[in-house]
Amino acid sequence: MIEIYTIPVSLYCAKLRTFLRHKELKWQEIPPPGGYGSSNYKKIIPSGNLPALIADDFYLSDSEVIAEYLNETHSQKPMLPTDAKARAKAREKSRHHDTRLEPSVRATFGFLPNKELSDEQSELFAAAINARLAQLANLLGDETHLDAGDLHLGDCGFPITFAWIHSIEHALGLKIIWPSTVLDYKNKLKKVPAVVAELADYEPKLIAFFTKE
Ligand SMILES: N[C@@H](CCC(=O)N[C@@H](CS)C(=O)NCC(=O)O)C(=O)O
Repeated sequence: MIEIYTIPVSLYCAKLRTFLRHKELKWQEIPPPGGYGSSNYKKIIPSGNLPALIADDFYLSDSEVIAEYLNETHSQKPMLPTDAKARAKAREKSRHHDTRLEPSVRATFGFLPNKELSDEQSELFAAAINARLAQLANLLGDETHLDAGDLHLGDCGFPITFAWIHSIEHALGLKIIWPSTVLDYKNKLKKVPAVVAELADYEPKLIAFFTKE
């Protein structure tokens, strides 16, 4: 059984679960020892990040690194293309998510669930997210693997980050511009069973986060 350290609302834990669901792997979720951000947890996982994999005395952090490792060690339903160029493009998309789009969303977290923003702050946040969505639109190819129900590793972060963007555009009143290519991609993702299952599990947690007192 695969064991992972997680907390319920973590976006990267949801990304990893999407991968695990598509790969049809079974896993058990464990809260980080000592709590999120604790020195106890950092003794095990130096970055203090979630998610992390525990496999006997082997510990691994970073959602992408864990997914690549499990993709290599479990041969069913490979989630990286066999062609080198297609594989590199899948990774490029993943990096765009982890290093560009998601951080532009995370920048708003200090203002959530519903702190009032100045017009200037609101425009800055929206501009940063919109720039990353526009770049994603240019990065996306025809994504035909999704029509075949074939989710790639590089797709796994996007459904949850899109759900966060929808939530913060309402909660903070951001003017988000969704390129049609990104909307098409989002709609295709929402037909993949692993994404359907993860969103069904995750969306109530997201709603609870945004409606807490
Ligand atoms: N690139 C990392 C990012 C993980 C990440 O930022 N996780 C958040 C929870 S969603 C976290 O652990 N934040 C606490 C921290 O950065 O100290 C990954 O893919 O796992």
